[in-house]
Amino acid sequence: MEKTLVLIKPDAFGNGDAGNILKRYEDEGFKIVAAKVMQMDEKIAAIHYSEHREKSFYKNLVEFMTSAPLMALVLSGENVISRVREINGATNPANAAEGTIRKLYAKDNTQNAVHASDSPESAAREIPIFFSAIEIFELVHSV
Ligand code: 3AN
Repeated sequence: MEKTLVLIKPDAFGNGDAGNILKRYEDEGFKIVAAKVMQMDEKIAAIHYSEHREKSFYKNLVEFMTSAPLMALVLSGENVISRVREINGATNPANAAEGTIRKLYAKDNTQNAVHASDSPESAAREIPIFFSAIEIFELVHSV
């Protein structure tokens, strides 16, 4: 079954929105197959956001993502990668469709509540940044 990496970012996690966001993914039919609360450090941020390193917003993004705990998830389900991106909504909550997670819980381009992998290649790259080889082995063999 297809899997994706989701991060409930420090803004949404700190605001107490994690429960509602998890419920939304479950209500959409996805399974939470791995989950952990953690604090991103600069090294993890640099690996996860390597494609944005040269962007003007990179420094702010890393500062925000490392500022407080977040929740990392692996969700599983049919077309989970593209469907979760739809449910999350546009990067900028001002452009996010009604009912999307970012429309409901995000503040701006940086503090935008959630991250989700944007392709199978991204999911394959991102899941091992947050979950160990043993956790991934168990995930692959149990779900
Ligand atoms: P998405 O998470 O919607 O796939 P990406 O991958 O383009 O967006 O960007 C990664 C993260 O970088 C976003 N989630 C957001 O936090 C931040 N970001 C993207 N574009 C901007 C921007 N123009 N200004 C500030 N932060 C941005």
